[in-house]
Amino acid sequence: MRDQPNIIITGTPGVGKTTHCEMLAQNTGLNHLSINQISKEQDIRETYDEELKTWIVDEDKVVDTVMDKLEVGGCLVDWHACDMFPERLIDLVVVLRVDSTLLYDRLKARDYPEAKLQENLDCEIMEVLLEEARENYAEEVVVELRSDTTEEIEANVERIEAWIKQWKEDHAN
Ligand code: DAT
Repeated sequence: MRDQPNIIITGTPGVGKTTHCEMLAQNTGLNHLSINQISKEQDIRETYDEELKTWIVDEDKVVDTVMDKLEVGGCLVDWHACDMFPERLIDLVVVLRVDSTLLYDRLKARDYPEAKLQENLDCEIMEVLLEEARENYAEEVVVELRSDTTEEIEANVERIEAWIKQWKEDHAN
């Protein structure tokens, strides 16, 4: 039985996953699992998409790599997908959302090529990751939060911290 929850922080690239996870890890001591970072370190990148200038990751290997940590609990999973993780090990899925004009500016600042930028904007506008979360997890596990402003980051982090505290109280033996 885990004594700390596992939380997925998901959303379109540029929405603020890393920023939220870093603050939450600092404030709560939970373990920030950046799948981006892990896939680079463990070399579980599969193929390079030339047009989108991005690596495609082997999702089975991602899950194999983080499974032990998820079993222990206390993970903040930072990734732009959530459907590959076992439902029994995930206690909360936070889907961050952002205004598309703000997202455009953030991705432009990252020098994303036009095709990649457009794909990510479409992903946000079409609510792809929110749909994915709702399809794969129970309704009460999925929370949608705005990430347009720094004030919203602070409010979101506070809210998630309060949720973690409550979860721990509810699961104390
Ligand atoms: P992700 O990990 O989802 O790709 P990030 O945390 O790296 O996103 O954030 C991308 C950029 O946008 C970074 O420069 C920080 C900024 N940012 C993220 N969320 C924000 C917010 N709610 N308000 C203002 N800036 C934000």
